[in-house]
Amino acid sequence: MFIEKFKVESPNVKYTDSEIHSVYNYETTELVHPNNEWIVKPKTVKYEFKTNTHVPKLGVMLVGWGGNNGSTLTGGVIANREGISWATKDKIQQANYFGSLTQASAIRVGSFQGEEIYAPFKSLLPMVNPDDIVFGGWDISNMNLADAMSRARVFDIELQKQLRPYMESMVPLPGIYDPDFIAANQGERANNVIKGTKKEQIQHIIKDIKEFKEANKVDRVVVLWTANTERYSNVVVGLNDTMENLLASVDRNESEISPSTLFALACVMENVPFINGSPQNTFVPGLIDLAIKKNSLIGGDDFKSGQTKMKSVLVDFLVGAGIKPTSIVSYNHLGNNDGMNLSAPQTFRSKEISKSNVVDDMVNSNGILYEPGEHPDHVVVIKYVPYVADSKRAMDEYTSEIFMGGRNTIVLHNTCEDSLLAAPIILDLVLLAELSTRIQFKNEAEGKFHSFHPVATILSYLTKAPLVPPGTPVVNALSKQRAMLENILRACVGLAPENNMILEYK
Ligand code: NAI
Ligand code: DG6
Repeated sequence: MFIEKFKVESPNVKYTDSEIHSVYNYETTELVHPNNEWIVKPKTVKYEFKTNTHVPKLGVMLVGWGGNNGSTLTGGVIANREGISWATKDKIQQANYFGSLTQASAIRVGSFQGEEIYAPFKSLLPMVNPDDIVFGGWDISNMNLADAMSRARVFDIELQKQLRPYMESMVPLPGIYDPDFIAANQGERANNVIKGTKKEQIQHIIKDIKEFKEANKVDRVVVLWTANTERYSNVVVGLNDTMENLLASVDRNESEISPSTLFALACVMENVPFINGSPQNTFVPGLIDLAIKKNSLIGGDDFKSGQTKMKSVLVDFLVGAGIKPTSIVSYNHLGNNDGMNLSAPQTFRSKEISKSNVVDDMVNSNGILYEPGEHPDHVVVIKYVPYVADSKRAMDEYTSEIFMGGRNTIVLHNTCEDSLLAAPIILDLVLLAELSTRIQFKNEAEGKFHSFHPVATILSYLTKAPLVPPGTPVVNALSKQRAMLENILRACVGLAPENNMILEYK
């Protein structure tokens, strides 16, 4: 049975006009390793969570607003807000938020008279309604969003016609263009650029954010990079390795600071959450250092939309089933501007890195299958094929060793509009980033409530290469990432983690 909402009644949970306060017993383990023996000690740590229930009016500023993802997300939200429907060759299609974890997925809340009861994921805690988001942003192309939507060739034409009047007047602010960081084939697009030194460019972005906030009367802004994939920046001692060195490098107008790092710097300086949806190392060590010192949320990297999402399910399943993946080969071809930009070796390399490191935690988890340091062969290929436009093809071959030396080969072929996968993920990223800034917590050893670590691991489910605080484990397995997010939100309302034991019926 599906219910729309619920309230928790418990001595551990208090709802007031402005917050939800919960006391939560975190069941965990402590490991010790004396005399070559491993001892595991279960322990319970008492936590308190408080969630500010005032949902702000949210502004979302996209870097790369006029791109396929930016125009698809903007049009998709308008279509939902306006209740737009359109005729396809199959049926009358209603706007929806399919593909969004927060808007279109469910959580189990318990059993009632022998039936499992589910509720919307978004009913766990008060979240911004995506229909209420005000969109804005930057692009190095000055094309308005209606024309950008046509250029993207993602939406059905009947939908485009209805969206055009809402989107014609939306024009991106000038972006920071540095041809050294993206493919040379993007040059023709760059007719809308901020001039000046790197320091002036940062100040320009800060001014843009303030003006957007004021003009749209929004309480909070989240900025998300969905612009072109950049090449990796060189990480160099003295240049970008510490906050001080990075800021001094900006003052010296050093060339090795990428546009995405400049946007991120502007946001961190203003305490505006910044999320990187592309694979490059926007978050150089000096930037992470600054974000930690300013306690300003950063999250990334690279949306986990299709092929990698499947990989982080399938490899988890195989390794979890005691089957040994030995070779993973992933081909993609696509014909949108992202594909054109990725046809340059330096930008492809960024994507290759983020698509390749996604099975490490699963492989490392099973020492029966893999020797220390052993890893499946893993190859990623991306080709630009203009004709298929945004309809990306992803082909994967997984070969594994099974019982008694047998071999198993699984082949997947996935065809899908890439931007229709990415847009709901962008939505989840901004909604969850905003929500996480309203949650405070402390454990029994801490005197004061504090926010989550500014490096937002809570967003890991949505990214291919989750950014984590220095020295903490990276989790790529999709089910673990989802459980982490859901269980933290459950803790905020005093609910135990979903343990799937269903002892009531055993
Ligand atoms: P796109 O090429 O259509 O859009 C990118 C936009 O960014 C373009 O309009 C371009 O003019 C603009 N741009 C480039 N540099 C800029 C700068 N410095 N400042 C402001 N604007 C700038 O690409 P698309 O398909 O929208 O993808 C965007 C990003 O998301 C890419 O990096 C892609 O790799 C990444 N991504 C996409 C996924 C998907 O499923 N669509 C999944 C994972 C990541
Ligand atoms: C080529 O693969 C284009 C890329 O931008 C991908 O579409 C994007 O990174 C999505 O990757 P995945 O692995 O999540 O499907």
